[in-house]
Amino acid sequence: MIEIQTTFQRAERYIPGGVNSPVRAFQGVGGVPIFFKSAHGAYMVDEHDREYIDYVGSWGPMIAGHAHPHIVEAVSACLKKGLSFGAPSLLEIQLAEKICKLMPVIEKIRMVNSGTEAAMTAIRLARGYTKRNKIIKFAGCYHGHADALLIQAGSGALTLGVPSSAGVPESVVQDTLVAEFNRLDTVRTLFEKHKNDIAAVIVEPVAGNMNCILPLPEFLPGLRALCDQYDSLLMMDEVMTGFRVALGGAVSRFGVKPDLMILGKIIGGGMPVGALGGRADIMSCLAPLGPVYQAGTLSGNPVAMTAGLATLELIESPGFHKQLEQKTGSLMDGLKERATAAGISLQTVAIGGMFGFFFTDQENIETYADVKKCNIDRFKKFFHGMLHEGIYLAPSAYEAGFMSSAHSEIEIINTWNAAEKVFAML
Ligand code: KE4
Repeated sequence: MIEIQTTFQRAERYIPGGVNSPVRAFQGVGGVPIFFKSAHGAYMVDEHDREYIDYVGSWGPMIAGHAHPHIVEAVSACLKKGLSFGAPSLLEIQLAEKICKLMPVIEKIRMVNSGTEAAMTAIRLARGYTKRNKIIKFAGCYHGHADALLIQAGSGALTLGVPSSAGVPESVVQDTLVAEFNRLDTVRTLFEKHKNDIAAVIVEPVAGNMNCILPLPEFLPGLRALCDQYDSLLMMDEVMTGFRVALGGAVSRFGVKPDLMILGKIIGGGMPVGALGGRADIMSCLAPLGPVYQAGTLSGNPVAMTAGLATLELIESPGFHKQLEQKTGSLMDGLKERATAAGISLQTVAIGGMFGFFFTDQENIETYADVKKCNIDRFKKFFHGMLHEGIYLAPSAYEAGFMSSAHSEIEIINTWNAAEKVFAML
């Protein structure tokens, strides 16, 4: 008998769980992941040539839509000049200059290959600079999969229902302290207990890895004040929010100045790029200038720099973020309107080009505990109903959604129409 092997079974034969990143495996929603073969503008196309309106955008990088001609042309031209030099290039300076201009809080910046690598390096740098070991992170926030940060992490770690990972030694866990996002008192308690042992606080200024949660007005300023009081560093992880919630990122939107920033996603335009940056006196502790080592074969890769530069050139255009936020807000308002009409309690959040929605009648979703109380089963049904209608949402109730400049009124109206049908079946 000829065994008809599905694509996913074939993937599972060689790749753990059939995926190269856990959240893609649909374990958070059930079912079998879709294998895509191409993407353009607001759309992705699967192996059966079916088109989906895409609100994942490769988890954030595709803010200008997929395969934008300006980016494709720039990268195509760069490829012909060589894929990697392993030596300095002008492109690295150009991207560094552009990021520092758009985010003046960044006085010096180091390129790496992922958000994980950037966050991991930032932790080492904070420890090397302060000569302290403890780090405060927030339950449900995700900063990549470095050991020190895989404690009550969000995103895929939360999606799998395993907020802490196996393989992380006790010695690491003891130096990672966990507080509650939007609950300053939980941070103050940790500082009062550990005083001058805390190297840094690391926070997503908008929590995008336990769905999408905005900071309460006093939260970020309160973190800044506590870090100043105890001479600890404040590190903002803007891998997701950077250049998405505003051209200058959350740091420009909320006006709280961190000591270090962590970037990724959009600055690579879809190619593997992460970066850490911030105060020159801290960044100068990085090798080869200082004693904190960090390195990478493909860091500052010319092709990746080109894709990032071309993307930032597009989002610098006047009114880009105003229009993006209008689209995101309109999408969420229309979704909530249709849910209410169907008698379904839905809360929505929209900021810049990112959004979240929660199946709950609790109006203000402020903490990780609030998210965990939402109706996940209803989310799963909604996800699959929308997928059936050709709308590709993040396959997890613990992820944010992403808008692009390529989404037009047509895609938003089609998404509303799909939601109306699905809400009626929930
Ligand atoms: P990467 O190592 O995946 O490039 O970046 C890690 C990271 C760091 N900080 C924040 C705020 C992040 O959101 C991320 C990665 N985001 C997830 C989506 N929530 C990536 C998707 C995945 O893991 O496949």
